[in-house]
Amino acid sequence: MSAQEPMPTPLHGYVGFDTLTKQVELKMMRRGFQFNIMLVGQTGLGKSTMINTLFASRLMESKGRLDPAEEMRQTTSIEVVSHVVIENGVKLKLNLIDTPGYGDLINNEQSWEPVVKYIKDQYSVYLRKELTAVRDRHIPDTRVHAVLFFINPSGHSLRPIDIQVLKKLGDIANVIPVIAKADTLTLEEREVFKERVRAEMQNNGIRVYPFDHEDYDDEERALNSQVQAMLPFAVVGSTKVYDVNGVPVRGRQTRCGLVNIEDPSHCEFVPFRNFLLRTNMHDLIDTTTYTYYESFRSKQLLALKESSVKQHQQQAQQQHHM
Ligand SMILES: Nc1nc2c(ncn2[C@@H]2O[C@H](COP(=O)(O)OP(=O)(O)OP(=O)(O)O)[C@@H](O)[C@H]2O)c(=O)[nH]1
Ligand SMILES: [Mg+2]
Repeated sequence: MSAQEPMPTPLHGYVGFDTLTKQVELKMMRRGFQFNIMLVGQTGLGKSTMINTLFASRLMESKGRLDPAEEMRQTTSIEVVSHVVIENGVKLKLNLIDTPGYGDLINNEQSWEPVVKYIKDQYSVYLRKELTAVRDRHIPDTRVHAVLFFINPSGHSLRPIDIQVLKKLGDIANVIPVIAKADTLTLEEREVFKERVRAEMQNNGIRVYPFDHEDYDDEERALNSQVQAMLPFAVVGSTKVYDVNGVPVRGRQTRCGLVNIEDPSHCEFVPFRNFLLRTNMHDLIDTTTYTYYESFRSKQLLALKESSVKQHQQQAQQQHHM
């Protein structure tokens, strides 16, 4: 059979199926979208602050020190907070998954394991729901759609533990690396650091989002390589508003003056936000479903099949010996 599409048949009057896109839109608006973001990185790198900055609201408690003498209050276990945010009638249900800062404890060898386990557990929960005989029409989605990986702005290179964790995470979820607190580096230092991190990620075979799918066309590939060349985004977070000549500016006061986080010449917060929320959110969800979950699902189902074949063989052998 040829896969060629038939020629369009002319219509002699208005039929009305051009409303399909509107119908889908209305349905999606009513149902809302689920987007699950996980934050990974050393403690105190501004993870909670970045979420609040991204969504222009107070969604997470920043545990930064109030008094410099006070010890850093760390996020110690995986915590999930859920929020619903609405913009122009579009409802976004957010799960923000905060993970303990790893790599800053003395014994941190396996401190990232719960993070990997959390991601896999969500796939497994989804699969179980999908496989029940009477399944829900709409399975609640707790799968992690984006892992924001915060890199310490050391200006040197990634730590071996970062490389190890990035590798593990990149195999099971969409990882978006960002250089945290980029205001602590000069623009030149930032460029050198970014270049080095990119090289290290490449040399260690770390897969970060976005990556090309086989079915991507030239335009999609070009867009991807534009973003890939920018990674990791050098970001600055702040929920403080300063008055600059009567204009409110979200920024951070540094030794060299005010960093306006929404000025692309100061930092890459805006391209990062646009990428995450305005251009690629849907693709992040799709990639989680069709690449990562799919691979988990097929591995699990194949393993299940193999074990049931083995069981049958064993039973047959036992009967044979009886
Ligand atoms: N210079 C600078 N400081 C920042 C930035 N973002 C956050 N901070 C400050 O860093 C401190 C820690 O911020 P948090 O957002 O609580 O960091 P966290 O990564 O969530 O910390 P844990 O939850 O403990 O792992 C606070 O004092 C913030 O004000 C930034 O972009 N630049
Ligand atoms: Mg935090």
